[in-house]
Amino acid sequence: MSSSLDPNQGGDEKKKTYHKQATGLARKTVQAHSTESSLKLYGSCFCPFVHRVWISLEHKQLQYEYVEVDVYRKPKLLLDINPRGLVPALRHGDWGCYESTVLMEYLEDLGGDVALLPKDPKVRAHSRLWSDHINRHIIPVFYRYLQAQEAKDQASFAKELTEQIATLVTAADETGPFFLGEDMTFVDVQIAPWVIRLEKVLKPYRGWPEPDPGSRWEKWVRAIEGNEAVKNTTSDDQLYFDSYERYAENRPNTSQVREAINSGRGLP
Ligand SMILES: N[C@@H](CCC(=O)N[C@@H](CS)C(=O)NCC(=O)O)C(=O)O
Repeated sequence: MSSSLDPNQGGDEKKKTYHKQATGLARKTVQAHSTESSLKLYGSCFCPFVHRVWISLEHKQLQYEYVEVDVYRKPKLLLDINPRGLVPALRHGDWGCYESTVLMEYLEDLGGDVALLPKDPKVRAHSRLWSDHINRHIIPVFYRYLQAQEAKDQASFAKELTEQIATLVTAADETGPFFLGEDMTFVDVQIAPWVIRLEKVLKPYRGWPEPDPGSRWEKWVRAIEGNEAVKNTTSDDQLYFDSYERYAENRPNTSQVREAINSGRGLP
């Protein structure tokens, strides 16, 4: 096997693999955040969990450095922070941490002018409750659906994903356009990377439909897609299409996420 191929390609150079450098507007944002900073995000350009933290950094207009890592070749600088070798990882001075939701909470705790969690403890709890719904009931089904190879399994996961999204929508502010109303907050950022990937990954690979015209979900999707921090951290369509072919074909050596889904375990 040529060493330039990734393990997920199984020795076949015609198989698409994950991109190793952001493109489009995300590329410009990487360039604008390439100078040394005490706050560093270690990320991989295709990764939705990284995307969450990156959107938060941009939305909060914090000073940070973006460092692209090849997460499947696990450089020491990543393993030094996260022994499990997953991105995102954050370094702040000589301290490091990982897990996208924990990192979003950490950025929140740093303060600053733009908060993603409102002050009211009940609205904070409400936000955390629905973030938990996203992590527990939406994201795993997204991957089960994308990895399923049989038409009948795909149909049943498509139905489950539609229902879990509908449940989330019932908890959202009636007018919106975002979860709590006019402004993008914590729950929106938690789901934003998968909203982007419904369109850029599930649509081409599984025929995921556009949101119903005039629906509350459509309004929410358009608000997320149109948000500046989301746009500035999103690459061109091709990057997502290529990077997710290995999931859509459920290929061996794809990732810890793929293994967890196939073995029925919770996501890493
Ligand atoms: N629970 C983690 C999940 C992060 C995750 O699964 N990241 C993937 C990339 S999208 C990864 O690092 N995979 C490395 C591997 O499979 O070895 C989080 O929320 O940060």
